Amino acid sequence: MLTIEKGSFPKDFLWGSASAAYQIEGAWDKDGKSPSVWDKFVRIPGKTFKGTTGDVAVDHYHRYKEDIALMAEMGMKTYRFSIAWTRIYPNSMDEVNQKGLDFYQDIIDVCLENGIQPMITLYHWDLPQYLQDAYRGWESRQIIEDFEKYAVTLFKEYGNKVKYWITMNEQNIFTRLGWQSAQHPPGLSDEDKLHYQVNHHAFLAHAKAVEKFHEIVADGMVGASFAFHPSYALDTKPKNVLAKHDFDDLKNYWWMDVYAYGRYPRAAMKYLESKNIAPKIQAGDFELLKSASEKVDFMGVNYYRSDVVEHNPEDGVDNSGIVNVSGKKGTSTETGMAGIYKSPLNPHLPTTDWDWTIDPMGLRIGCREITSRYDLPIIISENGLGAFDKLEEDKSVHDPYRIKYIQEHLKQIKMAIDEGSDIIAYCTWSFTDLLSWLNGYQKRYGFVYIDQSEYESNPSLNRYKKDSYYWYKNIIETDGEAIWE
Ligand code: BGP
Repeated sequence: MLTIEKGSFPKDFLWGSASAAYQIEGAWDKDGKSPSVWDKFVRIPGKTFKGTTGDVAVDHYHRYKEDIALMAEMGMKTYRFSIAWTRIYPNSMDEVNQKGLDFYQDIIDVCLENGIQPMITLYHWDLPQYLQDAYRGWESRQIIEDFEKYAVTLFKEYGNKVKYWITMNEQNIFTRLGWQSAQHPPGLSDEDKLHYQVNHHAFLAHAKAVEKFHEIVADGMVGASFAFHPSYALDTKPKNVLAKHDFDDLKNYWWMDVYAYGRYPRAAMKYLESKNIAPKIQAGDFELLKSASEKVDFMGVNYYRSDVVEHNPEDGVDNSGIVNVSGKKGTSTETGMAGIYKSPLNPHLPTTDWDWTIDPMGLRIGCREITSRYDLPIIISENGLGAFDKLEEDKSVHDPYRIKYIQEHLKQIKMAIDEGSDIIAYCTWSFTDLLSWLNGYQKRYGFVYIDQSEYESNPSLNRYKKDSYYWYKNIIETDGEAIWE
């Protein structure tokens, strides 16, 4: 509609970057921390690219002051990071680990001293292994109570200093990869019924945390971050348009409708019931989901790509396609749900070396959709480009592709704001390079290059600013005006 292509962002816009504990901290067994499901999973041969682990990651645990100093020098306004549950309640849900609490307290303080608003993610996939062993983690309703206790501990500890809180990171991704395609812990495949049950428990855990949040944190904002895949029907064939609606109900609204309305999309629920894979729902569950949905303050959006949707015959492709974790372009294969939809590549858009479609306008379309459907403020909690970067001899890193990627996405965000979307923050993924769960260290996302690699035995872990670092600094300084240059 509106195409105001110039101008700056609101003065209080939160320019930021995001990370996750397992992907940056390292120190996997230090200061009382216990193993998470990821610490165990990465030790299973063949699960990660060249067997990479987060044992050391990028050693943020010991270098967070240096990393936050780099953020401050850049002028960043917010830093989104996750807390490792295994540092807070390492051995049981009855005993808090003071060293774990102190570690994050200091990160928060150092951020605030530098004018950076901390944005905390409670859960970015690193469940304590002892909870997995005790009752299979998310598969049991016991997790709801334990998650609530963990959340309340953090709200009480940090709520006087931290305003922005994210309950769950990409519940749709960790449950799909954990229970349908075996790529994440607990490594199960084709467990469709369990997948929806696990999701139901995660929704209830999120809802319990949200219910407690506003009682404890004055003036805070809480929501969940969802990996949103805005979709396009392949063409005007009604079959493909219907497949797009099915895709949206099953892949997008199944999560966002619960966060925002406390209910599941009807057609999707009917489908799951017909296949006998619908979650078991107990008395009071919907009341809780509904009540929490009214207290949610924003929709967190992690956006990397859009999807094309085409009808998929009964004997068509399923979830088990090849995923490109090597960065060899064109090696992934089509996936979908047999009998419902499949997702062919978009012939109009370029892809990354890992075959992810690059679609800046898709983000604007997604924000518009959220605004129309939910009318909630939006936090873009992740967006970025995974690429091979090269550290030159003079220690510079030239990454014009990353600059272009972020610039084009920011232009679309600005237009979405002009069109009425209430977008309050933008966090790139990520600030420094870090461990990509399945793709090792070679898939780099940061503004700051880190000398860490799966190909060397003792990399220095030194930090080097990339060209994109200076570029984003200027974007922040100009309140976004410089995206138009
Ligand atoms: C999101 C996750 C992040 C991050 C990012 C990039 O799904 O929330 O933790 O990993 O994707 O993905 P990848 O590392 O697979 O390239």
